[in-house]
Amino acid sequence: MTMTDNSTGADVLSTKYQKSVAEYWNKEQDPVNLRLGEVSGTFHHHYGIGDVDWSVLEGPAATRDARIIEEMHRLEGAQSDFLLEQLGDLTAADRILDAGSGRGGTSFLANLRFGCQVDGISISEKQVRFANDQARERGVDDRVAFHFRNMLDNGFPAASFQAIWNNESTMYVDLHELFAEHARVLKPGGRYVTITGCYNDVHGRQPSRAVSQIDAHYICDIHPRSDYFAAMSANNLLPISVVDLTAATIPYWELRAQSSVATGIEEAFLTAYKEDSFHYLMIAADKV
Ligand code: GPP
Ligand code: MG
Repeated sequence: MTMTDNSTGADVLSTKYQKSVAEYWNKEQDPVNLRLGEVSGTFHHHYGIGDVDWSVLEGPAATRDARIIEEMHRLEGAQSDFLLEQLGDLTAADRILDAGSGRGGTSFLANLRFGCQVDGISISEKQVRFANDQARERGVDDRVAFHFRNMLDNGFPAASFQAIWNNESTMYVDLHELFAEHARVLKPGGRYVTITGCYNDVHGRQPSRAVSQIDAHYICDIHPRSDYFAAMSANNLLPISVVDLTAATIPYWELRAQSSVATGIEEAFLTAYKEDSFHYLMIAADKV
């Protein structure tokens, strides 16, 4: 069935797994996301990159927590900026797609940067509502719209988009199905970008214990690194740039582990990254 904005849960969520993922995000209200979002009014669902300003730990105790949260939010912003830089030279006439758009953060920053029309899709009705409310509050609802749709069957016409990204959302879907659908709606020569956590299958085709703990925490299914390139090449997506962001994201996790908004998954990320069983990777590809 082709998705439209009138699609119901029964249309959008085709498996028990997808229903449980949607339920998780419909319930999610973690301070690690909401308090960080309140710093600037832009709400993200991804991690941070870049060096931490460790001076935030010093100074008056009464404002220490607020300083840490502000710093973590700055690093999340740096991550979105880095992703958007990989999308190429877009103009206000282009239309772009945020696959797994969460509360809308990266979509709004994309609209600010390029002035172009942005569509975001999510299988969480609550996230879609939150992001559309934000679009109205920001006065950009004529340019930025969020849809309750499934990224494996997005309902947009073929060759609709000049660019598509997944910001930490590929670990919820089969990559072959995802890239087939992306390739369908990308224009020829269009750009695809993902920032993702993937496991290092140089060490074998099973995830480490720490990676399995991350999977269980989020109900996701982290893919091996090689699956990204195999699924891209099978779907006419030609990689142009790959950046290992692992070293750049570790400081965010070290700061997060010391913050009041830690969720308990911090040690698993730090272990996985430091033992080399897991990478934080940016991959950009062109549709041929
Ligand atoms: C972060 O979202 C991303 C995910 C949950 C997907 C898993 C990502 C990997 C790289 C494995 P979030 O910002 O809502 O997470 P948290 O609440 O932990 O900050
Ligand atoms: Mg977060």
